[in-house]
Amino acid sequence: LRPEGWLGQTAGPRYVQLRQRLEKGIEEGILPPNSSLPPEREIAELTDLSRVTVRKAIQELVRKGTIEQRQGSGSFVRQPVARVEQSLSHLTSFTEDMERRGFETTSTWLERGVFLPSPDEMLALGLSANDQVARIHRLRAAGGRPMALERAALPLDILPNPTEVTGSLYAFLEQSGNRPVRAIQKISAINLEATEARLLDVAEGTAGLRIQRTSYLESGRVAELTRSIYHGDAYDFVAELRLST
Ligand code: 16G
Repeated sequence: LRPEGWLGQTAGPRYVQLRQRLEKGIEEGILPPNSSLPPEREIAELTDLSRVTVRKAIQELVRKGTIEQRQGSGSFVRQPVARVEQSLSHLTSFTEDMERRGFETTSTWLERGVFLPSPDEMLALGLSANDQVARIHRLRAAGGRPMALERAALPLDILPNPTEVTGSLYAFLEQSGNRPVRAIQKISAINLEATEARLLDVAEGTAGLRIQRTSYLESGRVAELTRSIYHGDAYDFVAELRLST
């Protein structure tokens, strides 16, 4: 951490330089996962930077999810999130995607039942205000790590008893011949709001992805509107592009 050799070498504010220095240390394994950072005061003394500057650098690393602050015991380097490369050319389910990679999936249910549809759901699923909608909202984890928050809405005749879904939604729908065969997906970049961030175990404001999927049955009918919030550090989406003829 001693400032000779790194401080002032790159442009930019000093807290950015310190942040980069700490990131390099983490990358090179000098600060391995779960190791603790020296106290703010010590870093300030070592680097000749003010405590305000040190705090700012640390806060940025907390925001990025690189380190976490544990009440009363200081700052620790977090285990890096394994990134998942996800193809955009196949209609797969979360369970299939993760099992293929050897991860066990779990769901924490946030909402599961029959509700009156929201205007978005009415539009997407072609429902009227008096119809009902099956809704399942869950926090999905793979290998014990929170990966996505998913809110799915389906017409009631496609999923009459949402509480019966205990694992894979697509596997459940398959049993009644209602597995979607086509989907349209929209991906947007977001900054996670406080509740989303808490559930995904990152700091508020961390980058994430919002994915909206509308999927269709063989008959062309809409089966599902799902809005998901993905951990920004956990996914790379890959699409194959061909020259149009
Ligand atoms: C994926 C789908 C989601 C679908 C879910 C079913 C995206 C963005 N979303 O997460 O629309 O409801 O899979 O997964 O890919 P399950 O069968 O494991 O419940």
